[in-house]
Amino acid sequence: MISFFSGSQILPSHFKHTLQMARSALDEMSISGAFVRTPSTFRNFISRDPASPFPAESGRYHLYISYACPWASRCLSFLKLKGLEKAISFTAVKPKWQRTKETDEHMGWVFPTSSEEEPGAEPDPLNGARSIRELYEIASANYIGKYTVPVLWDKKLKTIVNNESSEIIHMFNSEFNDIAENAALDLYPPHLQSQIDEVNEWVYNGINNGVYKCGFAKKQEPYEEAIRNLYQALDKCEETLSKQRYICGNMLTEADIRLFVTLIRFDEVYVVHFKCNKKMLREYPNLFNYTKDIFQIPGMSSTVNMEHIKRHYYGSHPTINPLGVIPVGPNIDYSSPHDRERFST
Ligand SMILES: N[C@@H](CCC(=O)N[C@@H](CS)C(=O)NCC(=O)O)C(=O)O
Repeated sequence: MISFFSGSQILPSHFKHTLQMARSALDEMSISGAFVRTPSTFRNFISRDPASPFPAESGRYHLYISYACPWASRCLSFLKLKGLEKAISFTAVKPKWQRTKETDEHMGWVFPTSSEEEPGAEPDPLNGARSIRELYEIASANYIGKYTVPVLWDKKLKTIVNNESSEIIHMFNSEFNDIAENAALDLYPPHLQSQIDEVNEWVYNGINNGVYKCGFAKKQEPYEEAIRNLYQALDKCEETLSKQRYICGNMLTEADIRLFVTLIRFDEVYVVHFKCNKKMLREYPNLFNYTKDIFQIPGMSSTVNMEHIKRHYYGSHPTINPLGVIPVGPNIDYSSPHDRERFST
């Protein structure tokens, strides 16, 4: 069955306190001034079963991303790590949000008009869309909600399969193994699944989404609460990573990729832009070396475009950085040596 929920059908109870249906992350605010993320909407699953509505076929699916976005970047990381570049094509949008239509004020992800306009970003090769918003409108005429990346697109049915990165990475990990060049890599192995789920839960709340809760808080109290949770979670990671190479033991898993996408943005963006400045990542020896270690896994550095990352955050959130000036530092070299080989894998 092909599933599509209109945003309002799946709102959790805390969302009733938000002022209106969010059209972008800038609106996701509760009355207490805390940032509240809206759930994703398209939740279909690609399956290795050829009889399913969305079977895992080479050349059928396309991933729309922004290099700036940590959620999209985790999907791109799985695509690269699993060796799916030939099977699943992808396109990156321009980093800075712009008007998506002349007829209203919505700001969001747009495509360049040529490959030269913005290195790394490409025009939409499938639908000639001007914006990610247009893709949502092609997929569903009555869509209400945010126009987020990642978008996993079905070229055959001309629709969005799924826009929830935590599900897209599971599909890439397990459903394309007849096609994947690196099918043997299992980042969500059965014997570690409950441990990975448990780590993902506190890493998501404290760190991945935690930095957004710090940055988008509109009042002191929710900001300070988010900061407390963030640094508690980072301290826990530091402690764990002083004893083992990866966050769930001595094997790379999904939980590492999910943690990495936030850590790699931390000192360059979140310390300044989201006021996560109690401690910088580079002050945590284990977390800092761990971030370098993951960055140096073949394929991973190509998922990190720091130019896009900085241009997006500092340029797209006028409530946080109204003039859009981009801080110049710190330009950390994540390809420099690290000490993580000291753990056996
Ligand atoms: N739940 C989604 C979240 C994706 C998300 O929040 N993407 C942001 C970029 S980092 C976005 O596209 N925001 C558009 C907007 O807020 O208008 C996922 O993990 O896939």
